[in-house]
Amino acid sequence: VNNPVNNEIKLSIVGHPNVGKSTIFNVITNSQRSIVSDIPGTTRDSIDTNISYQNKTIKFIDTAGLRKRGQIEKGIEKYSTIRTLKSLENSDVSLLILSAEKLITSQDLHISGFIKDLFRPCVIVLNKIDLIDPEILQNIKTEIKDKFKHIPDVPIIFTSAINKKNIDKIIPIAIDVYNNSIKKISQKELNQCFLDAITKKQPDSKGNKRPEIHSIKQYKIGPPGFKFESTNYDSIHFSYKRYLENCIRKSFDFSGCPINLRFVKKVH
Ligand SMILES: Nc1nc2c(ncn2[C@@H]2O[C@H](COP(=O)(O)OP(=O)(O)O)[C@@H](O)[C@H]2O)c(=O)[nH]1
Ligand SMILES: [Mg+2]
Repeated sequence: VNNPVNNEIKLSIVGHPNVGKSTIFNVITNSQRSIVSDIPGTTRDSIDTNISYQNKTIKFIDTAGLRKRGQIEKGIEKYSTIRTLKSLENSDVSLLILSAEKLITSQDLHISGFIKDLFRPCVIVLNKIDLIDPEILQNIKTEIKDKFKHIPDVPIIFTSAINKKNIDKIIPIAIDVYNNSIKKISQKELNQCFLDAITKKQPDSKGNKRPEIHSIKQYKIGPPGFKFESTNYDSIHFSYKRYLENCIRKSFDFSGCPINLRFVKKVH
């Protein structure tokens, strides 16, 4: 994570039981162009699975549970918070699988909370669309967007794993999100975006403590973070921070990526 090695992208597949994680994983890894290899993962009982896609290695993190088949294994395969957290932590991009049949359960909310807290770049896969009326897809999309406000432009892919519908879109979109997450914006472009933003709208004053933001720097990638040097940065309102984030997102494609904004004291 945070350190691209050999064009390798680590993906985790998360979601509560029965949404279709194993089916999706099988369709992806059984497709013609992929070469599959299993390698011991980072924890004692985990297996990672590599596929090659174009010139990249896609490493699915902790796929032991996804490969398990049969009744006995199904019985003991439990939803494990710790396991989910571990694979999220070890991945560059998470695929959050939801089922269109049973939308946004409390477990989905937990998992999306982890994704948020861990600042994971993310792709949402809404599976089992064969079970619902296509007319309600738009409503579902709105509902998901509402739950993922911290990533305003998170990609949502509608799939039917049993019909193999749209499964081939998952990896290319995950790669796009990964590329967004390691994108480094030039200082020149960043300055331009920042100047436009503060020219259009200044932060509100709190009494006589008027915040003034002097500069912007991208201080990290994977996922991206931006640092603003400011005076009276304590009094910059949340809504202004969100405004700045939106300006950044409008200028540069960070879809699927959380963005970290830090406001620091201006050094003279
Ligand atoms: N109707 C429908 N059923 C699906 C789809 N994907 C998976 N399933 C079924 O949902 C059940 C759970 O799938 P599985 O991949 O084991 O889910 P997991 O627990 O998330 O790994 C199985 O009976 C699958 O055949 C889909 O797109 N549509
Ligand atoms: Mg499974």
